[in-house]
Amino acid sequence: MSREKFYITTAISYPNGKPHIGHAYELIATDALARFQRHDGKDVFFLTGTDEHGIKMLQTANREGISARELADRNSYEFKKMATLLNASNDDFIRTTEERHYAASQAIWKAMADRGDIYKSSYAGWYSVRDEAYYGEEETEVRPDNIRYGPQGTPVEWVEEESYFFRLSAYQDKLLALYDNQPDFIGPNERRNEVASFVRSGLKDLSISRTTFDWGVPVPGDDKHVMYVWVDALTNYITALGYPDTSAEKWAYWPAVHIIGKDIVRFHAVYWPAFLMSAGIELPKRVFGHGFLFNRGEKMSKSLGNVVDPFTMVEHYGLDQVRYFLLREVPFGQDGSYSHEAIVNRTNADLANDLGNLAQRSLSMIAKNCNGVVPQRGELADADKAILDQATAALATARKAMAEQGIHHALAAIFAVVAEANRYFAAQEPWALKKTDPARMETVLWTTAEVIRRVGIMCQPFIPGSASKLLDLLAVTERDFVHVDAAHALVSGAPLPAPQPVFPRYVEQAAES
Ligand code: ME8
Repeated sequence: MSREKFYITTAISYPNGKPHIGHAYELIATDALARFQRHDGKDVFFLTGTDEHGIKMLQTANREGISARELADRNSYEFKKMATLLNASNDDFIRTTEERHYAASQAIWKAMADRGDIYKSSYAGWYSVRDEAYYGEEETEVRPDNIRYGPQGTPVEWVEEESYFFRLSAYQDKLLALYDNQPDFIGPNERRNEVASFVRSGLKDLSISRTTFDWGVPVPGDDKHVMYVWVDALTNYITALGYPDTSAEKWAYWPAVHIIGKDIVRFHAVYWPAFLMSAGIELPKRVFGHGFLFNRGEKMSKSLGNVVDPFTMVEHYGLDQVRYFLLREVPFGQDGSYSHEAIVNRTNADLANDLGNLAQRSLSMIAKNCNGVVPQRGELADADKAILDQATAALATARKAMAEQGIHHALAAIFAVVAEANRYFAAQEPWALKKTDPARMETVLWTTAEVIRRVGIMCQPFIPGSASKLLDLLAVTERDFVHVDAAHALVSGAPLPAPQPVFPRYVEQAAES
């Protein structure tokens, strides 16, 4: 039987600089969502990559005295390196300067032109290079510094040139019908309301080509024009599935769930579905706009120069510590702040203390008192059954949460089991049972180890490296969500490797010396 397919994407980042922690955040979250569905039995395709055209790239390259292609090559490599560093399980990494992407972008352009949705005219209006976005004058304002800014707070400049246009205005009603008929097309709800009110306020046709530079995909049949960067950028999601060859095996993964930041929801929830409707392609399942990460509350971006390097952060705190912190602490869909204290507190409390200590204490007791094999499971008491049931129930909660990108809810449910398992362990006092009732001690240790097995399996999408080590310590080989249930429980008497700590505690440098 063929497995259900699931396609998930991140935004493709501008490689006009090195990746920052905001990029890392999006990739980690999308990776957790992808891994979750894989462990839940789906056939997953997970895509990330770099968005290499546009004026922003060209201007940065000019400033650095290199070509846009050199800049793209150099920094795209950094984004690839980041994906490896973060243990991202992406199945492909797309670069929009690749041959396959030119073919796909020109094909979708032709499909929209064949539909009669593209015409030549001239554009006169405001453009933000930083956002690579056209804005209506009413969306801009002149501030006291005498500079005109767009709605995202970036400066806009006046552009006037010959341009091809896409008949976006013709899609206003169809888009509004889409938001009504498919209420989960945009998430979270605030994003959906913003987009719907933007569309309701009236859509103008969209300028989709430029003539004043040539760093882009050439417009088919008119080499004087290159495509507006967002036309080719959005197309990346179908390039990777082999478009325009919709008979290709990979095409079966379409439609996608797009995970993006809240600043680019308009492109994904207005322009993209309109392009797809025009080209006769099925629409994405969902567009989810996550929040922004702030360094102690301050906005961070390449242009502002206060970027935190994910490489340094991972080296300092450890990969799964960073992954766990970002996914557990920041409600996915809302803005979040991070600071040294918050990372240390959260990871020491949940990973080192709650999960790490429980595993270390119970597995050491097993090594010492049960000959290093899975303890004998006697008859289960109500307390044992309760904690085991809570572990199994957490999977259902996590599954429901992850289906709507509630990553923090899923982790909260899983770590509530860990907290309860600690209370269970403390209340059962297996160290005291050792003398009074060794058989009961074995059952308590078995129950604890079995809860750790279930939790370990469920933790894999979020902290894959550590979860895998934890499962190794229990000699668990079946690691998918179907194996969480009692039918796949630890078998008494099975040999276990020597226990080792999995979650090191973060110790402040000063306190160490
Ligand atoms: O927007 N916190 O590229 P990009 C959280 N090329 N997320 C952040 C963030 C922060 N501080 N800063 C950026 C682009 N992001 C386009 C996308 S898709 C067809 C083209 C997110 O490098 C941002 O919201 O500016 C976006 O989803 C992604 O990082 C890439 O941003």
